[in-house]
Amino acid sequence: MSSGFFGDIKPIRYEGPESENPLAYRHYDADEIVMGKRMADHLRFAVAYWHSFTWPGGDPFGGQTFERPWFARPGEVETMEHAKLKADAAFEMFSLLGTPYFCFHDADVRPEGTTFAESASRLDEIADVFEAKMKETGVKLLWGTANLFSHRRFMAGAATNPDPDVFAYAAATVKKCIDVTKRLKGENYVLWGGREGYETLLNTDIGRETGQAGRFLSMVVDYKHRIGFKGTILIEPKPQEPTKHQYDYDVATVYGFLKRFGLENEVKVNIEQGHAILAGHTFEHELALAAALGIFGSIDMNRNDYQSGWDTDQFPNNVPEMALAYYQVLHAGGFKTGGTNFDAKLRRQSLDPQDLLIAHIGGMDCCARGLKAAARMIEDKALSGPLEKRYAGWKSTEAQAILSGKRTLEEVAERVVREKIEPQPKSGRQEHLENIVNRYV
Ligand code: XUL
Ligand code: CO
Repeated sequence: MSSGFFGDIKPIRYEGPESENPLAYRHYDADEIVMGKRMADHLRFAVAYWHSFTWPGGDPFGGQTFERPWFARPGEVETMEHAKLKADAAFEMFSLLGTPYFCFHDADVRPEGTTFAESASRLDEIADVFEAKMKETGVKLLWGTANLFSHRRFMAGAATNPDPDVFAYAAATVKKCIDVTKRLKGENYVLWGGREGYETLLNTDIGRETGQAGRFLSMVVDYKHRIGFKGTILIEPKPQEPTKHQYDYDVATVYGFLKRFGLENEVKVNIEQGHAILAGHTFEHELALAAALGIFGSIDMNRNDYQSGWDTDQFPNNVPEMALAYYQVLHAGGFKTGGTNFDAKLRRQSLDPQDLLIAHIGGMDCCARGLKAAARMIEDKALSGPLEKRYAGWKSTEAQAILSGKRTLEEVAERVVREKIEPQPKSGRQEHLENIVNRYV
């Protein structure tokens, strides 16, 4: 299937680290076995429809820079014909790259209708197109989601809107998007809190709004079970942008929210590198915490500019950092229904069709290098060995008795006096461990 957009470019192949071909993989070899599993099955790459095919290259100071055959011309209204041309190019790119999955929002794939019903039927029409293309190419859906943030009706939030009619509209939209995700055998359904947050407390009732969000999520989970959708429901944390205060700030905040509504066993998180950075964390911190809390689900792979303070959604290229991220993914047992979604967009001067391929190739190669380094660290117990030693004291009978709740505070205190316990500090050996990591990356 050729849309013609990528010309006569042939499917991208693995050519090894020495290749100078810009349209080849140097490190991502789908069939290479890493820790007993194909690299493709570890990484489970997905292309984000919105950034690659819908975003026009604008910034706050200027509009569209990209010219795509599927964009409406100035003065033209976007039609279903545009949407189908876009789908042709998208599936051509998935096939050229050999990425096994894609992800989309409703608004990425079909033009908005004049009524809810028209928008919904347009989504069904595109789902027909996707279903045929998925069958033909073998490309699968990692997750679907609803765009509850671009249209002006959502300017004050979706589930957390002061107007219950907006809540209802958002609920109807999410129901529709879950239906389509289920129909396309999506493996997850994502809720990123687009404008679930606020600008000023002067017009906001936080208790009420977060309560509404809890009700919304409970309805979503309940619906998922009623229709037998087997995918995982994922919340994607982000601290700020578009609203000043986003309710799903980071993994810890989302966990507290899930606990408040009794949903911690129903919902997991989709963690994005750039969002972790905006929250003042590292990516690996968010991954490790989610794994420790039992809510690790999937990742949005990208990189955020460390100086800008906004969400730059660049393609990833920092292998040492990515190795530490995949270390946490492997340590958590790897992806189950989740995967590596490139929530990343070209820079607005990268105009050529080839730029889209090259960006993904580079991202995939960096992920492959990160994964391989992480796998070697795991296999060699390079970090887990020292870690086990550091906590070894907790294996003792007394320490176990404390942990299992068999000791009171007084009993512990008595033992400190009786046994004359005076703890001696031991080195944390951070530089030593950093040097070990450096051997693998
Ligand atoms: C926004 C973002 C979204 C979600 C899906 O920062 O990451 O694209 O991934 O709505
Ligand atoms: Co994202």
